[in-house]
Amino acid sequence: MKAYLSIGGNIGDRGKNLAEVCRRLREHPQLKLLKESSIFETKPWGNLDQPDFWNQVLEIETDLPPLDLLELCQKIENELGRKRIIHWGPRTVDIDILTYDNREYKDDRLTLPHPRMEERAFVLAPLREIAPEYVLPSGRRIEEVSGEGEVRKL
Ligand code: PH2
Ligand code: MG
Ligand code: MG
Repeated sequence: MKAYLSIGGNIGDRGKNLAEVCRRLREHPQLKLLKESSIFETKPWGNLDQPDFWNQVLEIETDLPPLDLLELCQKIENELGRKRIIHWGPRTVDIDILTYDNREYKDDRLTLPHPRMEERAFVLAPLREIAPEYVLPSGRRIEEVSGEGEVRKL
């Protein structure tokens, strides 16, 4: 199954943390890292009073079901020192599943597709780079939607 992940962080060595996420995903036997976007430096979205983020989008192929993929993402977040203190607050690294095989899913742990992905430039800009023909869950083409927030490709 093909899935897109959004990764980002704004505490510590942001480049090293993103690279470490990719390394751990590549190591996983049930997952292939197919594409990695460039890194974008992005203004915080939502809670503005925090450092700028570095964000990236990844395309993966996996046979892990959605909740197992979520568990893997949370395990990597925890290993890289993620502390859940403030909602939308600063973090070493956040790994969000954007879409999974174009499926819809909803429970208290996971909602697919990610409900806010089409509002956020820090998701759309890197996703557009690796999937320029992508049609968003709303049916709009990614090239027509830019989302909100300031982003700059590094
Ligand atoms: N993540 C958030 C909230 N705000 N802003 C940017 N620029 N990048 C993020 O990854 C981000 C955010 C919640 O997960
Ligand atoms: Mg997030
Ligand atoms: Mg998250």
